[in-house]
Amino acid sequence: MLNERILMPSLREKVISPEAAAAMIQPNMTVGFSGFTAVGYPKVIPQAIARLGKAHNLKVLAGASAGDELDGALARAGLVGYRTPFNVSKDLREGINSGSVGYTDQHLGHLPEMVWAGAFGEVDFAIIECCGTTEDGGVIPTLSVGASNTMIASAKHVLLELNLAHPMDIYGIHDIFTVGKLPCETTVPVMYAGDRIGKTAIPCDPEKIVGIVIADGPDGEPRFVPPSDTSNRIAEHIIRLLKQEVDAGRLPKNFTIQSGFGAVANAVLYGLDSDAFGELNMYTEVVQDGALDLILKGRIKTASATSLSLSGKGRQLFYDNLNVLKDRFVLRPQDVSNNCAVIRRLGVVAMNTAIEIDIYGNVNSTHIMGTSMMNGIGGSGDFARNGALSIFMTPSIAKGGAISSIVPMVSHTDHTEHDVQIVVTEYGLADLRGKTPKERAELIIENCCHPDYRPALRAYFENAKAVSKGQHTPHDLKSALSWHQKYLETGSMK
Ligand code: 0RQ
Repeated sequence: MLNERILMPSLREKVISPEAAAAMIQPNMTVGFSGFTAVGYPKVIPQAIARLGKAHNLKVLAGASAGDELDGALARAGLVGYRTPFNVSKDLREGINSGSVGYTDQHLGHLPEMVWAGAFGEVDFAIIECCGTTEDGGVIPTLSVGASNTMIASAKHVLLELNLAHPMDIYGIHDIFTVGKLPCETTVPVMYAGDRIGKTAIPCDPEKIVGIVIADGPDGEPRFVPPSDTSNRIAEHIIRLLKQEVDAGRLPKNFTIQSGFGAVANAVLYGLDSDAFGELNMYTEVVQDGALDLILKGRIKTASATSLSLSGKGRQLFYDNLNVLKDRFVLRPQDVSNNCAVIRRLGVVAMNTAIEIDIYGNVNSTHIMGTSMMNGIGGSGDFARNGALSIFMTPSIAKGGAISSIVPMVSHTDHTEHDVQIVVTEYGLADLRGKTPKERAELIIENCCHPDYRPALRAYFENAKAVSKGQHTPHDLKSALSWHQKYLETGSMK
């Protein structure tokens, strides 16, 4: 079995136990893990590190978030001193918001350049899940690439976790192009979503590999959010807009999309299964089950991502159709999947979710009531700033109506008004392109705000105009954040 997976004979002698691998990780080390969302992260070695419980104050880097066997296990063992660039673990979030874990929330497309720049110090270990190695020690990733190529290239030592749950047949689906240190003169030559520009495995000096641990377990099941009336209505507004853009000639019929997670993203994908659109392309960071269906139906011609976040059923469908999908699907490093220049070149339609949006179109995607970290900006900024069309969506209310997602002023800003072209809630859509701040406020209040909050938001805007005496972006700074303050004091913005 190992002969078929570890194609370089000398590496077969490096197979070790999870405990032996874990014992190499010392307190205060910087460890770069594979993984992007709960996909392609090592599972057995982090749990062994957690059980051993020695390696305190670890600096934990990964492509994005990782599954519970990594982020949850290390957080519960109290071993994480610092984490970047994204997190969805509840246990880790508690540490981040109580101050016991340092956290840098950053654009996922920027993480590799930060590693190259030494922002986290030297990377002591790269711990990388793989499905095998090539004859020259190249590492074949599983279903995500993330920053694994950067971690391997920059780490002093490499530990591999060979996961037998993934067939070796996926060899060939990855496209490893290393952007490298910035400023660099390397153009990332992706001209179409499906272009292949690199190698099929991650180059690795075999001398750096200090151990290979054998594992056999699936990735965590992605959180399934069932469609709701709200998500379906948001998706309908977006599909209508996309049809208008195609009809008006502002988007080609076969445009390229980036799509986020969750029920709205899936409902939008469902709506794209229409003859109004041509054979679409996808250039995104994470592909989910909904997109896989469209690829297999031929609605999406090619899809490029850095992670394939599939349910167990979706994974089986993927493996059953691997021969077809290998030509239509590319898994890349995250500084290529989220590369600003490529996103701009391909004219990507970017669709992302907001926590709250203000009357001028500024977006908060990360913080609850301005202070508490939710997940992080993820790839939303990479795509929103550089896409041809930047759409932000949110249900108009949260917490059963106690919170309006459309507010006078956002309590934290991730995407400024300059990077936000379309705002959508279940009530409607505000097309902010070419609009002045006052025109934007009118559109967002009338089209997007929940009717329960609309009169109060209009009253805020009218008062702000009076207080600001006609200035460009009216605000009444005394009450701009009063809705948040009221929620904190009374449990409702009403
Ligand atoms: O909290 O779970 O305690 O009830 O926020 O909200 O409605 O479950 O929405 O899971 O879609 O997450 C923006 C966080 C939305 C996500 C965000 C509360 C709400 C709930 C979650 P509870 P929902 P979602 C990927 C690009 C940034 C990263 C990104 C995200 C919780 O989409 O992390 O875009 N985005 N990556 O109750 C206070 C409000 C609230 C609020 C919701 N206004 N105030 N709390 N909540 N609105 C795509 C690519 O491929 C690039």
